Amino acid sequence: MKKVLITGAAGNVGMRLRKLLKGVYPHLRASDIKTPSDLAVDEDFAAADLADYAQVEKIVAGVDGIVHLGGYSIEGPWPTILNSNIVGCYNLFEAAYRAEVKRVVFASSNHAVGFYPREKKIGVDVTVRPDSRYGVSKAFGEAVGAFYADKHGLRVTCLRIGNVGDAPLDKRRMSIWLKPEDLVQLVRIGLEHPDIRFEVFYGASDNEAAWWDNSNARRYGYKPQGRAEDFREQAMAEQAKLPPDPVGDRFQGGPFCSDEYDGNR
Ligand code: 15L
Repeated sequence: MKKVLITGAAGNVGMRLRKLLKGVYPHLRASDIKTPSDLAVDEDFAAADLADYAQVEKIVAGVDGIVHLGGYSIEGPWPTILNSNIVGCYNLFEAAYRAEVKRVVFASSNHAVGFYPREKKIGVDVTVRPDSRYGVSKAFGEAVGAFYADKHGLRVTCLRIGNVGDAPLDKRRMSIWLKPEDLVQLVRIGLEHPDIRFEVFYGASDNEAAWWDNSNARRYGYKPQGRAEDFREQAMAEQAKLPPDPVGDRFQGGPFCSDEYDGNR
């Protein structure tokens, strides 16, 4: 991997990854619809709207691998999800294939499977159970990735990311927290491991309260260093400030499940 493109480079995860991947690959290109507030003078940045295929073609040109974080990263109205995460994601994979990009790491989300109950431990082979239009778009992205891998030989890794941050934010995040350095490990497996064709991994650290069986990632050498348990006290103190959420507290996707919920009709 000589030249790697990061889409969604201005977002929270993109900003962290740009810094952590600096020097790992000889050339990092960053892209986003808006210029990152922390852009350094020595960074290669190209603005692009992923919903516009011609713009996507330009940013993928000459690239060996892509970390696709771009799109709308929370629940939103359908027109927004449609443009950013459905059209945008399709454009990214199609342009990558046409430009002979070798690998794509796709930032999927825990919200693709958010309606699994918390007491159920799930692996990567479960049926998707999205908890939001956003979650539906992430399930779509995984399907598009599988399609380009199986039909066209693009090497694709989908990361069902939990919550990336310096520490778990509350009780739910104690189960799904992902330390940024552990995300780097997963991204590097996706971009470099010789055996990758199409894989799904959970983007989670070594959390004692995990809801996910991440043995597939471990098979590829993933050794997470973060442990949510080390932050239990502060996470539970934050949890105590939150109102009870009778629906969200039952399911893995939390508030994404209770938002707009009327499933008991
Ligand atoms: C996500 O997929 C979102 O991008 C992020 O903003 C968080 O909401 C995260 O999930 C989460 O579940 O905590």
